[in-house]
Amino acid sequence: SQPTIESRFEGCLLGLAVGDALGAPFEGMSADDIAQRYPSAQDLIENPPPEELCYTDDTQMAIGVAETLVKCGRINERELCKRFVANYSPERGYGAGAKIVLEAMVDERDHKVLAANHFPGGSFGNGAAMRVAPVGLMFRHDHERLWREARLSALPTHVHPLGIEGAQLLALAVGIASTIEAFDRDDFFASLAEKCQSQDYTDPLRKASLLSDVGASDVRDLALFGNGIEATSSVVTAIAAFAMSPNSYDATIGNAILLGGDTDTIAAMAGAISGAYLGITAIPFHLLEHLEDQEQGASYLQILASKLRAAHEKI
Ligand code: F2R
Ligand code: MG
Ligand code: MG
Ligand code: MG
Repeated sequence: SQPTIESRFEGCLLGLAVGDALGAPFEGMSADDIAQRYPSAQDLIENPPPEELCYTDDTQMAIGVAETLVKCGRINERELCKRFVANYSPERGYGAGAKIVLEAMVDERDHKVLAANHFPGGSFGNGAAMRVAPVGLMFRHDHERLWREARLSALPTHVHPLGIEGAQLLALAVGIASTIEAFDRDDFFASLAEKCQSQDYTDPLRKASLLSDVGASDVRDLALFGNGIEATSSVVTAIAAFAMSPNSYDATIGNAILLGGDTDTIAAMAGAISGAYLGITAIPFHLLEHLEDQEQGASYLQILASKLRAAHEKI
């Protein structure tokens, strides 16, 4: 039976957090190093690192996006910056440029000028895409609006067109996944490609649309799409990890992490799409139970998912 809408909203936010937290211990490692300890995705899912699973900047910033949508019913840039500042916790690990921009926000210095100039043309890191999933849920029934609001959610830190488009693409993947009844690979990729402008995304999306389910195609093909910290070498990877295993949250995030590189972020993005499609019950209970549950942990994410759903009903 189809997951309920409640289940899909929870699945998306918790799916993001679990992917982030399970991927985090491996961030920056090579695929070969990870494979020595975990030869398969199943090994990783069944025997996760024994420590509590702690999420990172990816989830922390997605919380700020969701809180903004709950409060304003849209992306209000001032409110979003306020939430990023209130939630800023450097120990969770941020991108080098993002840290500089966020610390300017915290100190009430001009963060806009840093967001525009710290990197030439602004940042095309995956930091806007990693946090955008709540926008995909909120505007799932209006893809034009979704595309605009995803851009607004990127702007405080990511003004480079490729950083923005990566976020828009990931939001759209979440939005579509949260509404479809059965995954159709051709339809899914056609809807994504239709909105994309840049060849940096349209070319790999075309390649990803040609891969079939794991089994028929080789999971190692995912590495073709990159495992980097740039949006252009991670967003399509996450989408492809979902599309290769649309009926398994475990395989989606496990395969994403086994690629190495930006493991927390690729698994967070892939996990958000998968959770939005399959619902919360697809996420293994032992991972949910293992996720940190402090003031802003698993149960807070569940409350936030429910508030986001209520806000979504009002638009
Ligand atoms: N920062 C990390 N991980 C490394 C440290 C964590 C580690 N576990 C530890 O502390 O031990 N992860 C987080 O950062 C990524 C998101 O980054 P974001 O928010 O996009 O940041 P930034 O700095 O804007 O961009 C990331 C890098 O991309 C390159 N880059 C971006 N725009 C560029 C441009 N126009 N020209 C050249 N390079 C550009 C830079 O190297 C940026 O630093 C996620 O992985 C998250 O988990
Ligand atoms: Mg991170
Ligand atoms: Mg079709
Ligand atoms: Mg990362």
